[in-house]
Amino acid sequence: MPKGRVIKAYSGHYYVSHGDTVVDCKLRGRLRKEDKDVLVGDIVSFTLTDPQGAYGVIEDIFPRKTRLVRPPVANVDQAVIVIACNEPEPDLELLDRILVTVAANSLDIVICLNKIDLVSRYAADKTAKLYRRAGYKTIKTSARASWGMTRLRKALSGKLSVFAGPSGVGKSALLNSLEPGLRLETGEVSARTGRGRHTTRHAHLLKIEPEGYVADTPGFSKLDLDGIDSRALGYLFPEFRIPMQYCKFTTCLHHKEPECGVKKAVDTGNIEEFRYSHYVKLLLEIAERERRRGR
Ligand SMILES: Nc1nc2c(ncn2[C@@H]2O[C@H](COP(=O)(O)OP(=O)(O)O)[C@@H](O)[C@H]2O)c(=O)[nH]1
Ligand SMILES: [Mg+2]
Ligand SMILES: [Zn+2]
Repeated sequence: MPKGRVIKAYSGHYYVSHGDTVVDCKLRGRLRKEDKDVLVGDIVSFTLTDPQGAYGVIEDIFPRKTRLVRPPVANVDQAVIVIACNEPEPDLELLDRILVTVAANSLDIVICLNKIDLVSRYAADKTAKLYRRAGYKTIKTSARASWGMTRLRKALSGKLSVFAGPSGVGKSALLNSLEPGLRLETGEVSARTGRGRHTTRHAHLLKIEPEGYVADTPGFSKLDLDGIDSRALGYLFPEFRIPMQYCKFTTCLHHKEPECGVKKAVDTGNIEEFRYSHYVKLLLEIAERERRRGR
């Protein structure tokens, strides 16, 4: 039985991407009765109901690995976090906050440093190196000049990704540069709502050749740290993981505790001070929430 990925769901129609085609499927009555919901991103098996192969019926839904709430997409593998070198000025505190939120969702991470055409090579390399050294996969791009697109395409291949990052950094422009046929709107942020004019409620998936899928709606716009425990936060900073093995106390939060491996690594320059200070800021925010909830 053929297998495919649901890329769009709309009033009882499920559009299943299979090879180079998209099959318009309904749900087998048995699945409807079991009240199985099908999400964009789900892997399904289906049978064709017409000789041209345009229509079909979904017979089974494969177990979901993950389920993202915003946008509502199943089986997301990766987040591509886009920031701009300029226009808007990079906000590394916001970046670190997004990085932590994404890592808490156990997704793979790619940092895409876009608009490198607007700054010197030195400036772009400097930011990229800071994050590479911290353990992140980092790609420098210019959607405008079409630089770095081969590497970005490769990073998307074989995965289902969600783009994240502040408004105006070039998320839509990057996807247009990869697949000009998409014609996503760029640069149009409505002053009233602060969102793009054509923000859809139903997420769907865009195919990025050869084997990549990307949700058409960016994720991680709501950056509360609700699900994150203060003791877990350190693990979400990849460059803390080795130094924290040298903390004297296994319960060390790397803040006020003596003989802390993380703080030593900050002193020797193995951990960047700005990353550590963002860590402390997030830690205090989480600790305050935990205190209010009385634990
Ligand atoms: N100079 C330059 N401008 C870019 C680049 N990528 C996007 N832009 C511009 O930045 C603005 C916002 O881009 P958009 O894709 O809408 O950002 P989004 O809000 O993240 O989707 C648009 O005016 C784009 O033309 C780039 O690599 N270089
Ligand atoms: Mg956009
Ligand atoms: Zn410590």
